[in-house]
Amino acid sequence: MINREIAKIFYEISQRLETEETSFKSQAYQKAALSLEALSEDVKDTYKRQGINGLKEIPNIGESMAEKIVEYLKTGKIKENQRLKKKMPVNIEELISVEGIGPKMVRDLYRHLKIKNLIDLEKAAKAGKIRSLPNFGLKTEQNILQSIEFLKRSKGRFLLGEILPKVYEIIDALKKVKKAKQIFEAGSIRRRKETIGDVDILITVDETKNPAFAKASADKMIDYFVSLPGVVKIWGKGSTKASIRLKEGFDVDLRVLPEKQFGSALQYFTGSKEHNIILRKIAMNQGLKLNEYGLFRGKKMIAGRNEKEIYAALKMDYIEPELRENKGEIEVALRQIQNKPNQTHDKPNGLPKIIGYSDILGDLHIHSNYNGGENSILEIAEAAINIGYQYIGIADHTKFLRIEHGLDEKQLTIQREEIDKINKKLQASGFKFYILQGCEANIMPDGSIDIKDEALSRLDYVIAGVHHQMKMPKEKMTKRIIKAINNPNVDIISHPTGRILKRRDEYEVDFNEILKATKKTGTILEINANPYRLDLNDSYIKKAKEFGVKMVINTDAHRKEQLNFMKYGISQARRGWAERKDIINCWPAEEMKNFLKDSKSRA
Ligand code: DGT
Ligand code: CA
Ligand code: CA
Repeated sequence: MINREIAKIFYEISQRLETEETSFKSQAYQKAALSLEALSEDVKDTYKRQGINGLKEIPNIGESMAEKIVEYLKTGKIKENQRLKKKMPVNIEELISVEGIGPKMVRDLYRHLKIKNLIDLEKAAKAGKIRSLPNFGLKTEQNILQSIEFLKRSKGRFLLGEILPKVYEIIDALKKVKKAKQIFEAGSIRRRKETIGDVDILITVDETKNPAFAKASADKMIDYFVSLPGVVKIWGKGSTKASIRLKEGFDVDLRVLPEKQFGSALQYFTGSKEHNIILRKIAMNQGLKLNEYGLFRGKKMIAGRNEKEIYAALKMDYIEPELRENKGEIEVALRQIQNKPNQTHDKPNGLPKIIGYSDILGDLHIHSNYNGGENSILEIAEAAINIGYQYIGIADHTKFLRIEHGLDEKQLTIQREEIDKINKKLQASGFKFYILQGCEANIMPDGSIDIKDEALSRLDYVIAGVHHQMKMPKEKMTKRIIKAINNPNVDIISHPTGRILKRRDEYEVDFNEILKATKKTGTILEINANPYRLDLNDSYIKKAKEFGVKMVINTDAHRKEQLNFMKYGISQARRGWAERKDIINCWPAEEMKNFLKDSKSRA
């Protein structure tokens, strides 16, 4: 969608303006960008239909923003951005991707040292030139170097959350060509890995008696694929496959296949490579041969049309794509069948029945406009009802986080009154839907909570998380979090390891000790579904599950559209082998609330 391109430029303008003093204008661009991202209609269509007045009806888009959108639609550029770039020719997006560097620092680095990009920045830091700048210091210089190392490690991989919406767009576009029968994503995208190297897509064309027709269909699909809008490079183009780069910077591989081998190709190209290597060995041990063309006994193909028949022929449970990482799934899938030879393959029994994408009944970590979020509690509730949820929890920041407009004890009381009112109204109109009041309190460096226990105890539940001073020795951080876990008012620990993908590592903490403390007190660990966090990650989820610790998948939404992040959290939970019993927001409201209550008495 063109909306995202324009939003990206608006963000850039906003950041560039922030290097100057006009923060009010900068905010206007940021708000406009957020609104554009949230739209379901392409602004190109809005403009065609209703002209500039249609654009002005979009929230946060006034006369001047609307003109800029029209300018981009007509010229593919926005002059304001060119003007700002000329004034300060730096790669601002790249520089502020360094943890701890904001627009104002970018300005100072450019003024004093002419730093324009990451390479300049690294050179200057290594030469010790940054420590002597006003407001920087030795510690900042060291942090910059550390952060650059981190960025280098994650280079070339993209967030699942950045890519998946685009993959759906491509698949929808390909579906428009009538020659395609089945279209599937494969590779790490299908396994829903948190970061993606490149996108793999498979297509089958109509299998007819006429091979010439099939070939013509394949050619047509491939031609269509390489000429999709946004293709900036064609790496290769043959009769059954093609590879392109999109302007967003990532690559897409397409393969066209006959239907009878679709299952084996899907299995092969879904990977992971490690999973496939073991699977091929298992086939060999059974006197079979497995490759992308099928599963064979001698020359005879015994399976290949779909994946399920391949796993079944290998005498194992079907393995969901999210589990295919060779992290024990193959052994478990084989073991059960061998122990119970009469078991059918339809019902998985050895592998857990991992949670499904529609198993979530509510979201317990949502920020409202009370702490500077975009939407009112009522707007959030309406969005949640539309999703089909049975409950939500409003969990705004508390007072320590002043930049996030954290609430104090009094504001929480006012919020409670509003929530009670909305709940009454909803129930009076026959909705079976409840809003709980929580909060996301701060775990201070000494492990205390930044708000009075008495105020916490009046909430339906309390989330606590670390939001500052993350560079602590491991023992100290572990003690800090465990103290919060032991607070009888604390029910949930948010984003427990503090990592931001492509930005910073998790803080140092002894996860086993955290598990012990949460188990003892019945405290719940969050799986934060924000695509930049996905925290807990898959291996921690698996550990927590094995330990018997309960988890909750939360979006941490700061505006209602972000409620859609839930799917990324579910993917992560599936990759961590989590079942419905492990995830409290898969449970009906009463059961979930009782668990929260019990955990209080246990602490
Ligand atoms: P990525 O793109 O780095 O996020 O990860 P994948 O898993 O998508 O890897 P990719 O795109 O290189 O290949 C897609 C799938 O194709 C991979 O998951 C398994 C299969 N595959 C590719 N190369 C090999 C190989 O050399 N051996 C085996 N067994 N499978 C391979
Ligand atoms: Ca891939
Ligand atoms: Ca690939």
